[in-house]
Amino acid sequence: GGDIFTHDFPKTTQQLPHLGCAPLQDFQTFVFLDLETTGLPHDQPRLAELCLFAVHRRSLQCSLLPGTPQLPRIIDKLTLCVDPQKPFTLEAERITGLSNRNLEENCKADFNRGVVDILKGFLQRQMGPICLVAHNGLGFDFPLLRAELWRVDTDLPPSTGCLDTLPALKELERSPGMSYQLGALFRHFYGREPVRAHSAEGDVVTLLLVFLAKAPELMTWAARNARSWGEIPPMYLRSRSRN
Ligand code: DCM
Ligand code: MG
Ligand code: MG
Repeated sequence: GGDIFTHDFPKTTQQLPHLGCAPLQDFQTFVFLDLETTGLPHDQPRLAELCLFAVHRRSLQCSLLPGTPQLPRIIDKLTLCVDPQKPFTLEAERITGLSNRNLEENCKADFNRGVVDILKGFLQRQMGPICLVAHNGLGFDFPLLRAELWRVDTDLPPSTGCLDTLPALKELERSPGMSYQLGALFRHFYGREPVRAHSAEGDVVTLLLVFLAKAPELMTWAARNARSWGEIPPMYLRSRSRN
């Protein structure tokens, strides 16, 4: 019951002890990720789509600005749609273009061990140490993914790095009146609209391009400030599925 929650996981990231001199992590691969879900945290959302782009640090070393947004040539990519087994909120359905009906009609399975095997296999083939990267990742994507993994009784390696580009860029890209929403950052760096916002893959492309605008600084920031997966509190804990 509740004991497991309070014993195993810190309740919020704010309650974590601040480690003044955490060991520097020389991350070899950065895995950009975005999740589409049935709603916002207060809806206790379920996962409906995930996308991961894995990029070795070799392909992140040079900042491409100024210029047209350009992705590295070498990227491993994984995009999966899953049946969330929970109704979408109207807003989530509207912005993502996903619905319970279209996911069911396309015969998508739920978040099961099959998805987990693919996800783990994808991460295992990347050169480590790995750092997951998500925009507002500490507030949304990492806790939600950990809750989904917990539901099927599994987890990622606790030492996996977790970089949230939202606080990182608030520190690294200071400019009066600036918005740090992902689309706004993309417009700030590239002077154009991001494409396919609120599709998991579209948001990962936007995130990777935003990262590339500030890549050396963000990699240094990650080495000092990345959290580890083991200290991410799941967004919520619900009974584990029994299948
Ligand atoms: N979301 C939502 N309402 C919003 C913004 C987001 O319900 N106004 C939920 C549904 C999205 C998920 O959060 O699938 C992830 O958001 P994003 O597409 O920005 O990654
Ligand atoms: Mg997102
Ligand atoms: Mg998204």
